Parts: sequence; C-alpha cells; structure tokens
Amino acid sequence: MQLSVGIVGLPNVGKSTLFQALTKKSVLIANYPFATIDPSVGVVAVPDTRREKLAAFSQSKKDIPAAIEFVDIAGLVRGASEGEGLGNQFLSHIREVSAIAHVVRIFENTNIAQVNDTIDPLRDIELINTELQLADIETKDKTRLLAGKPVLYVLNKESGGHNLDETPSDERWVRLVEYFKQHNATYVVVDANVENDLRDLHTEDKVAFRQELGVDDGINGLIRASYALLGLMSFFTTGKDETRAWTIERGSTAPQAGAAIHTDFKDKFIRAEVIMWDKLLEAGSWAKARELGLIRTEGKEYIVKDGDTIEFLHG
Ligand SMILES: Nc1nc2c(ncn2[C@@H]2O[C@H](COP(=O)(O)OP(=O)(O)OP(=O)(O)O)[C@@H](O)[C@H]2O)c(=O)[nH]1
Ligand SMILES: [Mg+2]
Repeated sequence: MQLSVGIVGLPNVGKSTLFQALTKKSVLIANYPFATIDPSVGVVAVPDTRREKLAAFSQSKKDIPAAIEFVDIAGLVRGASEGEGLGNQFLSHIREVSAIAHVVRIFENTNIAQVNDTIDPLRDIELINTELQLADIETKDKTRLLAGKPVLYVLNKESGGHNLDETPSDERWVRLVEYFKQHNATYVVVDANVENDLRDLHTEDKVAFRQELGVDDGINGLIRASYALLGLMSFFTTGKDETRAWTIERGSTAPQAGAAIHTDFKDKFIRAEVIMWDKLLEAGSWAKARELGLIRTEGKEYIVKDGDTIEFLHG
C-alpha cells in the first residue's frame, strides 16, 4: 500500500532531523533555511507491542511490522503559493502525499535560525495553512487539494532547553490548544534532535536513555498517529515461520484484508478464522482457543477489526 506522510513546515524547524530520526536515512540537516530541496522518501516500521507479543508467543522466526512511508519536504514560506522560495515546486511535492505531519518549532534556541523571530507556533501554523489554502484556490484540478489532507501537528521541543510552556500559564499554548480543538486536530510533542541521536540504539537502550533525559516516547506515538491519520490499521497472521502485521484501510472486509496478503485471497476467499490477538494469548494456543470456541468463523461481509488475528481459507 503506497500511502505516505509528508513532513511539512517552515524552513529550519527540524523536518529533516525528524525524517532522519524516523527513517535512519542520512539527509542534509543544516542550520539554515531551505537546506532541503529535493524530497527524500523513507519507509518506517510501525511500532506495535501486540505484534511483538504474538511473535514471542508463536516463537516465530520472523517478526514483520507494518510500514508507512515518510517524505521529507522542503520548507514553505509566506508567498509559497505565488512561487516564493521555490513554492510551486515544493507544493507539488505535498500534493503527492496522502497526509501531512506538520512540524512546528516550540523550542527557543537563539543559535538555531528561524524564519520568524519569535516562538509563536499558532502564527507559524496559520502561515503554512494559509499558503496551502491559497495554493488550492489557484489549482484547477480540485481532486487533490492540499488543505483537505489530514494533518498531524508535530511540536518540536528541546528537552532540557527553553520551550514554549506547555501549560495554561503560557498564552501561546492556550491559543494553540484551542486551535487544535477547533480543527479537531491531533498533535504530538517530540524532541527531534534527541530522537535522531537515539535512532540507532536498541529498544531497551532507547528506553533507558529516554528516561535519563526525561523525554517521553514521542516518536513512536508519532508513527502510530500517522498510521491512524492515513485511515490504516493492522491485522495479524502468526505462526512458527513468521508473525506479521498487515496493513488495511479501516472498514475493510475479510476478503479485502486477504488481498493484503495475496491478491488471489480476495476472489478465492472462502472464510476467515478470527480471534482478537490478546484472546489468543490468553487461550495459550490456537488449538486451545478453538477448543474453547474462541475462534470465530467469519464470511465475506465481516469487517476486520484492528488487532484481529486471522487465518484465511481459500479455494
Ligand atoms: N536545539 C534544537 N535544534 C534542533 C532541533 N531539531 C532540529 N534542530 C536544529 O535545527 C536546524 C535545522 O534542522 P533541519 O532538520 O535541517 O530543519 P528543516 O526543517 O529540515 O529545514 P529546511 O530543510 O531548511 O526547511 C539544525 O541545526 C538542527 O540541528 C531540536 O529539537 N532542538
Ligand atoms: Mg530539511
């Protein structure tokens, strides 16, 4: 499934830093605006402890996560919709993605240059969103509108540094949260720099470092929120050979889910045997779950649920 999330925002707010933290791909990170010109694409595993537990349960040789694609896009500035700062070219890169991770700077580090002099996330957000809307007005083809894409706001903070105060005592924070509420928008807070420094560590080491630095698990939350933003969810297959999370759109029927594994599974679908992942773990084995009557037989109309573990029977 080729659905991607574009990393969008003002220049020099940490988009490429975040992209590298996510994808572990080397990209140019630089303390000046418009460091990024050409978009970079990278595939990111969707963290899922349910899948890990299933893989351990089945003693699977392979544990295969779901994946989504992120695209590092150049920074946008005021006037981008009229071509400012190579605006038209950059906007066309945003047209190609399915959803937007909008990075906003909330750290005040005077050593890192910023397009607007002060930290005012709502002003920055509105500036970008206005450019997207203006670009839409100019577009003849109204099927791919920029402002209609689902957005996740990513607030980039600096742990241990000076940040916008994430409490009601900071007027800017109050206005920001109000804006998110009004627009029914989701947001996550990350420290792109720290996440990038930790990117090559093993999970356990990461957990320890995060604790030491007092940073939360922002980046995993970001990946999961992006996955949900794209309208995607996972079902599982599990066995000795592999445990795997398969990506489907929310609301998919059992045959549509089967098609994620093999296109044949859709037309040759007979039935699906289904159990929620945690129920399988509780039962202790597939055979035991069957004995207890916990494995359900579902037909063509069944709408797959997030976390279902499935065996397909096909002709
Ligand atoms: N202190 C601090 N610096 C950061 C953080 N995130 C990014 N930076 C720095 O900000 C500068 C810009 O980062 P980039 O990731 O290149 O920013 P960008 O948004 O991709 O910039 P353009 O591609 O030019 O639009 C670099 O010097 C980064 O090291 C952060 O969380 N804290
Ligand atoms: Mg960049």
